[in-house]
Amino acid sequence: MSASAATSATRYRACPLCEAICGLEFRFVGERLHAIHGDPQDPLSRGHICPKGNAIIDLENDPDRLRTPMQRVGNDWRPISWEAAFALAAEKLAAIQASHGDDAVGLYLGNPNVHHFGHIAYFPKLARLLHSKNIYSASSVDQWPHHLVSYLMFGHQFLIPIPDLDRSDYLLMLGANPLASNGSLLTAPGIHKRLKSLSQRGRLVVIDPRRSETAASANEHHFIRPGSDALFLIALLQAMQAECPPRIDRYLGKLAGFDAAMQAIASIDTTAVAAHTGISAECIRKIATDFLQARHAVAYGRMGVSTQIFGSLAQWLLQLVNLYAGQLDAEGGSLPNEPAIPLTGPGTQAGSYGRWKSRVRGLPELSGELPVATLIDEIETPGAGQIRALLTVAGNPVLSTPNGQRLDAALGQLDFMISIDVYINETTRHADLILPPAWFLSQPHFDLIFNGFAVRRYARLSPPIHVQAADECADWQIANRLASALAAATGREWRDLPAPRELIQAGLARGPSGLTLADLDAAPHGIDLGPLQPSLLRRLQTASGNIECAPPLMLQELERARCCFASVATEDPTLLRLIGRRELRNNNSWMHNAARLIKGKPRHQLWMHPDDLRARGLLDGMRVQVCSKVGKVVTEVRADADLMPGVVSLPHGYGHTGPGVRLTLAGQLAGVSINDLTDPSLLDGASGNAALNGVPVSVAAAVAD
Ligand SMILES: Nc1nc2c(c(=O)[nH]1)N[C@H]1C(S)=C(S)[C@@H](COP(=O)(O)OP(=O)(O)OC[C@H]3O[C@@H](n4cnc5c(=O)[nH]c(N)nc54)[C@H](O)[C@@H]3O)O[C@H]1N2
Ligand SMILES: Nc1nc2c(c(=O)[nH]1)N[C@H]1C(S)=C(S)[C@@H](COP(=O)(O)OP(=O)(O)OC[C@H]3O[C@@H](n4cnc5c(=O)[nH]c(N)nc54)[C@H](O)[C@@H]3O)O[C@H]1N2
Ligand code: SF4
Ligand SMILES: [Mo]
Repeated sequence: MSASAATSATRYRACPLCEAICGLEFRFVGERLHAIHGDPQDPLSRGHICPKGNAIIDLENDPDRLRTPMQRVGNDWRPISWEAAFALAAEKLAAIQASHGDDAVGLYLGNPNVHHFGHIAYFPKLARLLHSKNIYSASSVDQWPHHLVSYLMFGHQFLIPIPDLDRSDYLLMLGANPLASNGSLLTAPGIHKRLKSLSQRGRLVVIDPRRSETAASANEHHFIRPGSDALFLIALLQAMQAECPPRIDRYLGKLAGFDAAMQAIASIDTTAVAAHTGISAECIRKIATDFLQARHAVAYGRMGVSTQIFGSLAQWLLQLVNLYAGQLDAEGGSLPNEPAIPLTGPGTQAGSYGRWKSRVRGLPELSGELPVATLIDEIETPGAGQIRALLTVAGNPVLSTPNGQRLDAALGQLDFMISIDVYINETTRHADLILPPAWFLSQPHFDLIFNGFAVRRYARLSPPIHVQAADECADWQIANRLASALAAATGREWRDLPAPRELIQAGLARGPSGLTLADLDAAPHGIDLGPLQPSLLRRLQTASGNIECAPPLMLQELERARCCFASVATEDPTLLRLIGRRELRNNNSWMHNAARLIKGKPRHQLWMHPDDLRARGLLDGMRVQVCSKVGKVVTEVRADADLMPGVVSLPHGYGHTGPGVRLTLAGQLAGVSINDLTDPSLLDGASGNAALNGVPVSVAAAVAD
């Protein structure tokens, strides 16, 4: 049939590529996906789309994307039937657990898990079936401090307050660059427009070691030295204390430990704040005054703040800033969403901390997982409990976790590895079996996670817009079939989870919205359920029923900060601090195979302030070697006056060059992995989240090998 004779159709679905969950309009000619646009009728995203949304066409047509299960044979791959693949997987995993104990099988869940209903609603149950302590995920190179602080203060890891962006008139933003990332733990599609309108009616203040795209568009930007946000926030709270009494009337009867927290914070010596942070005490006082004067103000910190050695401390201090100003759980301030399928309340996992420790480094468990920064140790170190087999699900830890090069070598030592993934990349190239789920457009989707972090209450059910082929296996079917094969091989009990629509129906019935599946089916563009409403106080799940303002773990971290920030250490002047960056046209480590995203000027370089280049006798465009305690990379340097002097930046998710990687376009892209430099020993002290930002490095002209 010619294209002109083919019927055209428009189908609607949410984008699963980032937290903005934009509604998209998919135009088909016959069964061929022809064009993708933003869905103007989606009440939350209102027609927004970014270049990644368009790149779904490239992914759909990508010849490198796997369509059938693959088994490794030496250095080559051959297709294997689903039946045989599940049997082999179960036999190997069961045998390894029988000989070496349950912990000998490890699991790593990567970022796309949270973006697909067929992953997030199914694989956690498979994880529990493994009976292993070696469960890891991308959360511990990302947002663990948020979960820990919400668990300690509010009693639930998902009771996370969100900036009420559309109604705030003062936003203090630390360590986030939503103009590139589209927002994180803040689902606000088209966030550039929302921020623009906020900065016109009020004030957007960005604290970042780089004049990022977001910082450049803000009313105010202050450079901060990487890793010093906690001290900045302590000084900010002290300035608030000096300015006015706390505005805590709305929380009375629901606050525990508030005075203790404030006294502890007041007792920290912040005279060296300017030397540590690069921000003067006077400037901090001005921010405190402006914040307290604004009618609706909110402080928010993301990736840049979570991934540092005082990440949890900083997230706790941010909650206290909002609380002190009376903006926690207040309209226009910081308040949790209450999604149609609940993330909190009865039947959900409130969280846990320290129930066990990692075998080699003694790092505490958080909500059933261990910090992924110690995955390497658990694979490399012999002894009872050593990981001998690994299952990765939608993750690429070789590029996304600290000391990727060493992990790469460790994966090569495993007895057995399975990857549930759609590419043969830097991580999955080590697998013995790769199981690719059916293309996501053939599956229904309801966003379990990001409705819970959205700036409005919203619900949307995305129907499949392609037909799943008979020989394909959906993500949720893979979870069920792998689990039932493993259960049979180990003699454990397993009951398959029902298909997605049934689970969604049951989830809605537990929620507060009153919506049914029929309501969602009848609203293909999504349903707006109104603005955020104060709900935190009635939803607290702490044992006391109060907001726990002074968790002992946070007071301990405060003591650690007191010592660390007491004096200004004399640092080696040749060292620079390495930070990461994102850009609109990439998605962590895995979308560089999309032609329309990688075109244009190169974006992989090490960015460095011109003064720092001069001090080292380097020139813009030169090849340089960057060395950290754990590794060395060679790349090009680019002069960039938008960086704070003393700070250098590399994007993450580059370096697609390992032998056997099957990424035709990505493999041709220049660039190295920042995580060949990041150090697994640098962690957030409380949670164990990797401290990916602020890594000390030296930079010099590359010497020919
Ligand atoms: N230095 C530094 N490191 C970082 C960061 C940083 O800012 N700086 N950011 C961190 C953050 S925030 C995160 S979330 C992590 C991400 O870390 P990971 O989750 O480990 O990495 P991703 O790059 O998201 O890899 C996604 C994987 O899922 C596969 N995939 C894509 N779609 C699907 C699907 O539908 N189903 C399945 N089964 N597989 C799929 C891809 O092929 C790829 O292998 O990286 C972290 N690492
Ligand atoms: N286009 C695109 N969008 C994405 C992704 C992507 O890879 N590409 N990834 C998605 C994922 S998984 C996530 S988690 C989100 C993350 O989204 P964001 O949290 O917005 O993360 P980044 O864009 O990395 O911005 C982090 C900012 O922190 C700054 N920073 C670094 N160190 C410090 C520090 O010590 N203190 C302070 N105050 N700032 C610091 C950096 O300069 C940077 O501007 O983005 C999501 N969206
Ligand atoms: S901002 Fe882009 S990647 Fe994110 S959901 Fe929207 S279209 Fe998809
Ligand atoms: Mo992330």
